[in-house]
Parts: sequence; C-alpha cells; structure tokens
Amino acid sequence: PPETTKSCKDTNCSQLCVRAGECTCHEGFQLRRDGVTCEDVNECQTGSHNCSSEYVCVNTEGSFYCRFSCRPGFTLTDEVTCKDIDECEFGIHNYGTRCEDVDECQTSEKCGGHVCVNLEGLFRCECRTGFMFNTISKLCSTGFKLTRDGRDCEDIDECEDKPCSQECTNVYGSYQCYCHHGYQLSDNDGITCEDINECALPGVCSHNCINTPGGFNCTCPPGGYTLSPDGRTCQDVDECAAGTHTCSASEICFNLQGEHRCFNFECPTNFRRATSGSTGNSSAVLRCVKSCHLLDLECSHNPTHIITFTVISLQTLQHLKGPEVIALLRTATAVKPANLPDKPDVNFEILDSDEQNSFDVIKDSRDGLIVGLICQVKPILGPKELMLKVVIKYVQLGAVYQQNIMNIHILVL
Ligand SMILES: [Ca+2]
Ligand SMILES: [Ca+2]
Ligand SMILES: [Ca+2]
Repeated sequence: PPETTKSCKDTNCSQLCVRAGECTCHEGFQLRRDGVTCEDVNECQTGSHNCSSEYVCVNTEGSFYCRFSCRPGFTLTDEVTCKDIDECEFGIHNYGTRCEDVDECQTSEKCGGHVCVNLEGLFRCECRTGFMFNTISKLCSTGFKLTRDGRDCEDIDECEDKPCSQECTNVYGSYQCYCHHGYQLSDNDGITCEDINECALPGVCSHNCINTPGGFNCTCPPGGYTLSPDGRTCQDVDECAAGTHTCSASEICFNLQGEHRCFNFECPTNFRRATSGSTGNSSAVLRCVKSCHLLDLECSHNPTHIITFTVISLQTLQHLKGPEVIALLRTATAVKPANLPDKPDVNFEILDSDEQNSFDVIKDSRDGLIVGLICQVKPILGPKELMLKVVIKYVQLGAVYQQNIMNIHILVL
C-alpha cells in the first residue's frame, strides 16, 4: 500500500533532507536510529582510516587525522618531532623529589668489553679501536668485513691502510708484508723491515765491510789494492805493470800483494846491462851479458856469458810434502841421447845459498829440451830475504864451454 507522502518541512532532519522527506547526513556522519539526527563515524575504531604504522589515528567530528607517534616517555613538539618528557620537571617521576643520573657504566658491564660513555639519563656504547658497530647481528671473522648490503662477509684489503713498512700484499682473510732486497721482516711484529747486517755474515768482503741500510760496502786497505768488479774482493795493484811504481830507471820493480819493491842490481865488471825488460817490468829480471875489451884475454876465456838477477817471492810453508818447484830454468839444448856422448849437455849447480840445504836443482826436460827445476826442499820461515846463486853449465866432451849464472833474490813472505 502506498505510504503517506511526507515532505521535508514535516520532518526535523538534523543535517540533510531528501525529497521524500528522508533524513541523511554529511560525509563522515551516520544517521542515528531515530532517523533524524546524525552522529560522527569513528574511523579510528571502524578501521576505515588509512594511517600508516608510525602514526596514530585521531578521530574528529566528521573526519579523522593521522598523527606522528612518539615512543613512551617522549612527546610530540610539532607534527614530526618527538622530545623527551622531563619527568622531573613535571613531577611525574616515581621516586623521591629529585632525579639523579644513574651511571650505567659503573653498575654493570653494559657494552661487552667496549667503551661505555655515561650520559645524563642514559649511556652510550662506543667501539674500541679497530672495531665498528655491528648493526646486524652477523659477525665477520678477523680480516673480513660486511659487504655493503650487509648480507655477507668479504676480505678486507688491509694494504689500503699501508700497515707494512715496505711492501704489502693483500691475501684472502689477511695480508703479508714483504721487504726490499737487503732487508728482512722483523720477527717481532711481522710488518717492520730491518736492514740485514751483511757484514755479520762470514766472508762477505775479502778485507773490510761497512754495513749500510739495505746494502753493504766492501773497502780495501788504502793504497796497493783496488776493489774487484764483484765489489767484494780486493785485487793487488801491479804497480810495476801499471807504471805507478816508485823505482828509478836503474832499479827493477817487483810487484807484491798490496805493495811493490825496488831492487838495485848492478852488472859486474865486463858485463853490460841488456837493454830490454829490466825496468818497470813485473818480471823483475836484470840480464847482464859479457862484454870484454878487445885484448882482455882473461875476460874472453871466462866461460860465464850471462849473469841474470831476478826476484821471486815464496809463501812461508810450514810443511813440505816433497820438493816444491819455485823456478824453471830453460835451455835451448836438446836432451842428449845416450848413444851420442859427444853431444852438448847441460848441468845445474847451486853455487851459493843463504839457506844451506833448503834448495836443490833437478835436471829435467820440457818438449825435448833440458830444463832445470829449482826446488825448495825444506821449509823456510819468513819473513826473510835470501840469495840463491845457480850456475847453468854447458858441457861438451867433458869440458864446460859456457856457463850462465842466475842470482835469485828470494822474498819469503
Ligand atoms: Ca685481506
Ligand atoms: Ca745492510
Ligand atoms: Ca802490488
């Protein structure tokens, strides 16, 4: 059945009336059961609000809003800033009448062995040197760090912080220090390079050693020696060959280790100095050749044709295993076949010696020619200077037809 038509003037709608005389409400309100009055919709309770989790929903007449939410003990100062509530100032604290700071750092181990900093009302933990805050509960072992995304551990390139005193090589989970040539890694810390004292090693330099950072230098006694190209051994300077000797034109020069000596030999009467190879020559030989006056028959009949002066040096030998050849006297005479008794022969003889029985001359052959081997047969203790006079006799048919005399100046070192 048709209802009685009502008009809006007959109703008492609190907010809105539609043509049929029915009451409705503005958005955010709902009609009460009486059908005429409107009441607010509490969106915060019905769950129809759209506030996100950091906000709280605040209901208003006809609407709602979202407000930034602070943790307990804090209050909002503006739309988005939270401020600590000073319970002391507002008298809402729980004990006594005055608030005093508690030193949390004193009372218990708050920071797990790291640095605890007490602050008014709170405390803060700081990491010891070499540590950083592990914001994620995952810990990386020594030598590793969290990746940027915090999901993994990766090797730390320790070399970027230059921990080594010289060279650094990064390795997975660690690093290794290396040293330049001439340095070695300290056993104490494994990062410091220490100079190697090469001079403490035996036989590095033949004479004197000077240690330097990263190296060493060998030096030789001043004068008489030069350093070899190897930088370690000292070589004698042959002053006689180099022409740096101090011998006069009439002296002959004899080279020795670290020095040289000058000898002044004179040719005897009726002998003249042979021109070549006498001075400034390390062979140190003076040859004197017989040179008689025309009518000097005695001189002419003297079988001695050549007198030689020479110098040799010998190391002191404490013991001799057998005859030690110290000089070789060459001749141009072929070894005499046994079946040709009239062929020339050569004999050797010691005429004079400062050291009796210490020397001998042994007749031998080299390449078919007769040679004399001057031998040391007994030890001679130096330093000492000796003269040894050897005669070389050329014999034919039982007679000496020529002889040469060799004067050997022996330096026993
Ligand atoms: Ca590393
Ligand atoms: Ca060194
Ligand atoms: Ca020398």
